[in-house]
Amino acid sequence: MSVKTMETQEVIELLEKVAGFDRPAGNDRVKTIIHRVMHDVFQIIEDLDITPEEFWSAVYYINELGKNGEAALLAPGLGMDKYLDIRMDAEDEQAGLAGGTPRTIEGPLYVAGAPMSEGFARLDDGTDTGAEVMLLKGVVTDENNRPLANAIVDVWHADSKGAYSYFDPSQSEYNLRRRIKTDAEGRYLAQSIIPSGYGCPPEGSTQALLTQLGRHGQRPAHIHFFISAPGHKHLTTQINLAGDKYTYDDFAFATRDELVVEARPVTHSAQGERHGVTGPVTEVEFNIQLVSTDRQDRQAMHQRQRVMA
Ligand code: MBD
Ligand code: FE
Repeated sequence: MSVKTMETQEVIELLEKVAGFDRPAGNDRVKTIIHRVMHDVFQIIEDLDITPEEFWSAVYYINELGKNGEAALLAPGLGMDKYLDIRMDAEDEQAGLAGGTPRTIEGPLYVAGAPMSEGFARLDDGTDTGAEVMLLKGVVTDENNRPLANAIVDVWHADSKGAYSYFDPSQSEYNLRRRIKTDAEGRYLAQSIIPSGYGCPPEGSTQALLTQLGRHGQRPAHIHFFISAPGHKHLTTQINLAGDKYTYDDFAFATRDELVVEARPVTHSAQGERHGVTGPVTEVEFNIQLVSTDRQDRQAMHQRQRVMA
């Protein structure tokens, strides 16, 4: 069966009524968006000859997705977060704000309000005794490689099982989440543990769809950052550890070549010892370059719903 009804007056008028075009009340932006979304959904049904069975399985899939709280997990899996990044990169290019360390997606697992430290912080609570000790370090500079003191490095990552505090209630509050203010030389230093990669819940809605696409739901071991400094563009980014099976095969499409970092085991670290970290550690170095801007709207991170624990 292949019928064409999209051009009929009946469907055109239906879409206008669906979007509330015939009523003055409501929000014009929402009307415009919903009109377009429903038009395109109808068009997909026509073009792909979607059966009622397929349609209703999609509706109940969305119910399940919401029940499982996975909408913001499916989004990166379908490349939506990456697409917003592609647009922001292009906007930066147009506005003369390109350059510096590249952005990559935030993901759904940030929690605001992590404890603030000056120069150094220990991120882990010490309970993951089997984990490899990590020393994460770097310098925040401007585009001329001048160090930026008092930049705020807001860092978060998973534990050795790939789980994030808050979302994993077995972890302590703000475990593996800290804000570190850079010192006079622009440096930040963190003691933590080497994270494991993340895997989508195997029985969840996201993995169910990915499986239909012949895809996995794995991310490589990675560390998230928000970096901000007055007079500079806010940066949302991550590093992906080199040598992970998924470093270049991330289900969330967050890997960028400039953001792949080697984890180097060393027998001892002078920098670590100054903060009581003795014995062998694995060093991860990530230097960050920010782009200067007067624009207040670009110095702040964009608004979205976030956990405010
Ligand atoms: C993560 O840890 C993550 O960073 C993203 C983008 C999606 C799921 C889990
Ligand atoms: Fe993550």
